[in-house]
Amino acid sequence: MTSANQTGAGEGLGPIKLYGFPTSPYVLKVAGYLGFKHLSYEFVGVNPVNFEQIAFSNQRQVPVLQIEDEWKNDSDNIAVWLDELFPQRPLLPVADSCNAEVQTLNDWVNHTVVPGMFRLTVDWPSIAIGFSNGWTLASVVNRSVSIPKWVQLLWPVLVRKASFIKRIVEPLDKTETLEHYQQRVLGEFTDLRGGGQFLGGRDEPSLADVSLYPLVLLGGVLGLKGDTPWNDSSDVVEWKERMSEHFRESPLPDVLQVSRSA
Ligand SMILES: N[C@@H](CCC(=O)N[C@@H](CS)C(=O)NCC(=O)O)C(=O)O
Repeated sequence: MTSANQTGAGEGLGPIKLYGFPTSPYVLKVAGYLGFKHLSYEFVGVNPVNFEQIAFSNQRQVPVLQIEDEWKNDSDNIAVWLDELFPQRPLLPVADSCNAEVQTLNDWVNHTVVPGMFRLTVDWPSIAIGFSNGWTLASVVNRSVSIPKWVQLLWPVLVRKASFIKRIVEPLDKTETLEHYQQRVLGEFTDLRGGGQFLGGRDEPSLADVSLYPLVLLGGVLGLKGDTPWNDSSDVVEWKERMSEHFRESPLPDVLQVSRSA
């Protein structure tokens, strides 16, 4: 299998490359945008030790999206950029009046769903689960770019100590258990859909739905233990079905699609 996925043209522009860790929620958001817009791209794994693949960007944060000679980082900035370059199947509503609402929904993905995912890597339900999930994630990263064996072995502990993850998880209220947090996320999802087809009760997916979709798929595809039980919510299951109709194939990069038993 090649590292490119999603058939469809880059609409006249040159090759599109998505640089990142295949396990990063922010990277997966961008993979979601590209899939939603039916753009073909190459996924380039970034070495988490030296970031050499994105040395050209003179910074050390993924995702980085490169289109021809231009690049951008920050998943939310990338969404705006992609809408400018490829206005078909917009992520942000064309009418400015609806933008604030979509930004609020997207903030929920960024500030509630994503921190919950990082919390699982720090606040282990058990030592066995912490190591098992950590090694699964390390092996996926290693599939995208070769990382030393000792880094893979220590991955669960290294991730727990990563300063950017600590920054995201620290503000969370730890008196709320992880399980309760996850149940609250499921309840908020239902509230935000408000009985409509997509978040915000909208008839078409927006940036918020497209950002959330790959994140909801990740845990199931990798068999992560203790992840938010998305499939327990019939609202989520129904929404996932509807989301899949907007993609030609899974929004997850190919490197994540390899069967777990392989
Ligand atoms: N706001 C950024 C956050 C990106 C981010 O925090 N990326 C992490 C990977 S999940 C990273 O590159 N961390 C490395 C570091 O900050 O040193 C976005 O939306 O893209």
